[in-house]
Amino acid sequence: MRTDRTFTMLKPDSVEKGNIGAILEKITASGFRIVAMKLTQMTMDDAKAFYAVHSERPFFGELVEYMTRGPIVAAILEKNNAVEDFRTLIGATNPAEAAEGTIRKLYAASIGENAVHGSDSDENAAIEGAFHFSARENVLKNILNTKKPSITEGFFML
Ligand code: IDP
Ligand code: MG
Repeated sequence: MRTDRTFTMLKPDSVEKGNIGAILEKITASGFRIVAMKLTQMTMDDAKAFYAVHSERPFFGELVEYMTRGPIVAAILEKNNAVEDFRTLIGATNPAEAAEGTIRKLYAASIGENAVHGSDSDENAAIEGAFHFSARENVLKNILNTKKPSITEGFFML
């Protein structure tokens, strides 16, 4: 399994506040390469499916409302040890507990509206990347440029 890619969303609050540029600057300055990216908006069904693991949690309804209320920026990022390093860069789920200098400490308002998403495992990074990007849109070209795999090998293959 690949260990060098993760998936992120700059959530609706980041787009609303005009923080896209600042957050992307922090991400790239921290050594992540953007290999796919788009401005998009999740439907209610999208958000319910994306966050299905949280469907029994008390905040699920609030989470779905929040994540669908406006555009997001979805991106696939590449770096050695991407999943773990990106979780370190974004900080704790609750910005009140996030370390100084992390994206959530700098830009998140609350545990619910916390600026960014970061995948929590290589497996989920692949699933979440495939949720938002077709193979044609993204990374096949990139992989072909860097790794010379067979045409059937792609980011989405676990
Ligand atoms: P993570 O984004 O740090 O991985 P998760 O526990 O996977 O955190 O929760 C997913 C998202 O659900 C959070 O990023 C946040 O937007 C929202 N969330 C998590 N816990 C709460 C809560 O206690 N109240 C409201 N929203 C929450
Ligand atoms: Mg999570």
